Amino acid sequence: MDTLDGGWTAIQKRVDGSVSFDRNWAEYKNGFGEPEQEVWIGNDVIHQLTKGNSSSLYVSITLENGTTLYELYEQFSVSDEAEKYKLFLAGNATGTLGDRMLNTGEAARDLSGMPFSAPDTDNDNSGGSCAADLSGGWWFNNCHSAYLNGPWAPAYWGYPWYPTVDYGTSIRGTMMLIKHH
Ligand SMILES: [Ca+2]
Repeated sequence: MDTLDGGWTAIQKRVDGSVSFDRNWAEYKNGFGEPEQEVWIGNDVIHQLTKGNSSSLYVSITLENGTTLYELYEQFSVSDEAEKYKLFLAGNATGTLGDRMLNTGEAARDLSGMPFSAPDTDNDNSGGSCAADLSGGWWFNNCHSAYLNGPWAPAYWGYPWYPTVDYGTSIRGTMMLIKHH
């Protein structure tokens, strides 16, 4: 997938590390950043856009050499705050990243079905707090094999999409896009 057709909405975008993703529950709820730059659109908005399970999720990671790897999930939704913005993924997963969110082969790393956690709100399955330890919000299990909201640095990003994009891989950008089907 070199180019995307129309109708996609960015729920997450990172291009240069100018926006910190080390944010609390309320900030992930309401969103932060700038739509044309770096952004988390907000968990309430993601819920509104995806309720009904009729959206696809496209995730991409662009490496420093310009290569863009992606994974397309056929069904994606996020529940409301009362259900802690639980992640739902289903259907086919296709792409060059490989599925590291839905069926990873390790139950403790599968993220579908997990509530959202933020550094101030631990809803994960680890004894500690993945979000506090890893400085960002996400649907952590114990903890993850795919995590796009971690601390940014030009030459370092710990385990964004293990093992395809491994520990220490330098990244130019990420995107999470959704589209109704
Ligand atoms: Ca925990």
